[in-house]
Amino acid sequence: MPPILPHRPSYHFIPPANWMNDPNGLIYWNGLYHLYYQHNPLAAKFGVMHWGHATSRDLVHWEHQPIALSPTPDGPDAEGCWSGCAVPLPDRPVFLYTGFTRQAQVACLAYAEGESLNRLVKYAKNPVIAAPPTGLKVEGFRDHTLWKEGDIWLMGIGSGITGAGGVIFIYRSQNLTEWEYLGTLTDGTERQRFPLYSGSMWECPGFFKLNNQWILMISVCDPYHPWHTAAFVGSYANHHFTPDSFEKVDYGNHTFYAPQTMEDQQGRRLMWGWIMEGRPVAQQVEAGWSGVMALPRQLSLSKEGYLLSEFIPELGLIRRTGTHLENWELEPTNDFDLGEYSGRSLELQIELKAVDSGQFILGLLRSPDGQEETRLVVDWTDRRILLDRQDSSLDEQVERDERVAPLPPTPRGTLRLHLYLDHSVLEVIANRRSALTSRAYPTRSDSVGMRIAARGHKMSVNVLDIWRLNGIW
Ligand code: DQQ
Repeated sequence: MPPILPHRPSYHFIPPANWMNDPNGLIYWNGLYHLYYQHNPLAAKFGVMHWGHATSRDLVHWEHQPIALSPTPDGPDAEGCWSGCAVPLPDRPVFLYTGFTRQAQVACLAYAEGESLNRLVKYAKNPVIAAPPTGLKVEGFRDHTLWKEGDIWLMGIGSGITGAGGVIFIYRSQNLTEWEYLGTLTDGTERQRFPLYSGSMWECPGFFKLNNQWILMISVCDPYHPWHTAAFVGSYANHHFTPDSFEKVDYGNHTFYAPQTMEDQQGRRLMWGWIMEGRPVAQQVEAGWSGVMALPRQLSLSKEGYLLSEFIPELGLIRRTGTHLENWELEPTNDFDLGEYSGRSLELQIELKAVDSGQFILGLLRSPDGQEETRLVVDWTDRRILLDRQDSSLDEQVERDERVAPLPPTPRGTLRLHLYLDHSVLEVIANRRSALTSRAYPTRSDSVGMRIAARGHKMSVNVLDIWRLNGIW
């Protein structure tokens, strides 16, 4: 098999070593952003989950902190401290998380001692919720999202009712330790009302307000098979949410999974997500690392009520050298090699004039002979954005299937692509509406080239900005 090159990202957050999955416990506290995350400190594969921890002043550069939460032998989290969220009380944060054993998934509470939030102390009487609602056959009972109504805390917990589908159970409490079951957040008719697959279990729920609408973000799975992250947008009253729409949050499907959001001190709704690997476990273990944290995105709502996302401007801090090109006509006959701007750590902003047919092709991680190339294609004919990975790697063991996002509306007659490439990680957002996150694992050391091309129609490139990026460590 060809040599496996270091696909390790240089400016995306990853733990010092070994396995990472969901973001947890996001909170801004005393001038620091705190990122906790699901972590197996012993191997680059899923295992007994701990909470890893890192802090940042600028949302870009992170400082590793000690492991903040570890399983307690014979405790309700003896086989894993699974995902959870932070609750910013006035004097100190409190955390709700799922205690895992093969016998049960239960709600546990921990609170931070001291200002560093480095050590989370578990509530002595955990679990605070020891079982799902009685009388129901459920699949899973885990992951937490909280919101406040007056003096009352509400908490949503992800689950699935066997034979019916995913569900969010809601509870209320005044003190975060005693909880009363209220029912389900939605009425369960989502399967019938929305074409997007909604699975049999909803993980990692996030329930929050944007402008005057409520968003229920979920990770859709069939017991332990992740499908995609999706969001309902709708209205909420009397502990009942009525969704009006249901769409994918990211069209990389399971690659962008288990996101968590937080409201920062500027009132922004920020989102992080777990970027999964797309290669065999043996390769992950051999590499000594697995899992990448997506770059922070700010969420907002369009005036039509659709979820928008954009990379936060702080990411400009890592720009090293930039190139600006504009008003470029691309004829279908000649491809344009951007070899001089190539690399593995890049930011690109491309604005295209909207047309009604033809394809615009951006080739990345390209070997000089094109034997390896990852292609992002804006297909104006079929109204879609295609990530074509069939030639992305000579290694047949890695994921190379395509991903497709819908072509977003182009109200100003332009399409703006904002793209980050970081070794084996690719994140792209089109017109703030279609996000697509994926992986590519080229094997050749010279697969660092870049090209753009037009097919079937002349393409007008209004703007092409390329930055080489510094690492964050
Ligand atoms: N990962 C956690 C669970 C969650 C899942 C365990 C989603 O709490 O449901 O690591 O990726």
